[in-house]
Amino acid sequence: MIKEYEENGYLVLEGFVGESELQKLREVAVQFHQSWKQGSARLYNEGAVNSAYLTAKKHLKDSERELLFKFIGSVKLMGVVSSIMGGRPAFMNTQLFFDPVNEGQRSYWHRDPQYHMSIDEQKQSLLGPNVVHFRVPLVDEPGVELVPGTHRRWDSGEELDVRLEQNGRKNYEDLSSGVNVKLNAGDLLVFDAGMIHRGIYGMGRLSLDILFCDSVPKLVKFVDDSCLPNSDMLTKLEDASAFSRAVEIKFRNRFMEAKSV
Ligand SMILES: O=C(O)CCC(=O)C(=O)O
Repeated sequence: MIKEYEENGYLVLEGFVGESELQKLREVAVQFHQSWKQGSARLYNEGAVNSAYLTAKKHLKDSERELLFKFIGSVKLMGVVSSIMGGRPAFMNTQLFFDPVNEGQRSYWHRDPQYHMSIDEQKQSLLGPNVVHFRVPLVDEPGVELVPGTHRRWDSGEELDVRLEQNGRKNYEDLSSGVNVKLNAGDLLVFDAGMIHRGIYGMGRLSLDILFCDSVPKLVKFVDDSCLPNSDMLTKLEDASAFSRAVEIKFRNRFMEAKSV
């Protein structure tokens, strides 16, 4: 499993979540999505394909948040997270992927960090630290297209032109190096956020994506306090370590910042 992930930058574990747990996750995700759509109607109507911060208090009740925290902090999920990422993964955020309102909207190739990093920084980031997606489709979906190996190698000329829309190319054009990974409800797709990828829209998709990162301040600073469980909730989790690390590193960051003022 690890060897395959190391080589390709992604891995699928079929049927990872059983039907009864999946049903509960789906109910919570649908609840979140309805509420999010009401509050973000403009964003939704203007082309959004994902929302985030599912574990915050804004759209869900504590009992619904608890269900998400328990899934994320389960021995089963954390076992996979730790084997892929090594000893010290930290929780980063959650996202929900859905179809755009406009059926003609095209999906786009990207590396996640390209929106806040220069080209040189993007090249440097191939050496780590890592951010990894753990995506659970809540209904069968067309999946994701990935370019294997690009979590560790830089773009070919064609990939760079398409991804950055250079030399007359567009980021929705097909890439010959892309691999189509179709997913069924309950599968777990693990993939490196830095690799070249794009979603495939359709089938009324609803996909829960949990992001974990290596425990370094420059990544953990993106974690939103409101998305973390309180101390009472932490004690209810089978494996709270990824949340505890995020809390600790954020606390330490704040302490260092306060000291340096
Ligand atoms: O499913 C999608 O629309 C895109 C997925 C993606 O880009 C991501 O998870 O970073």
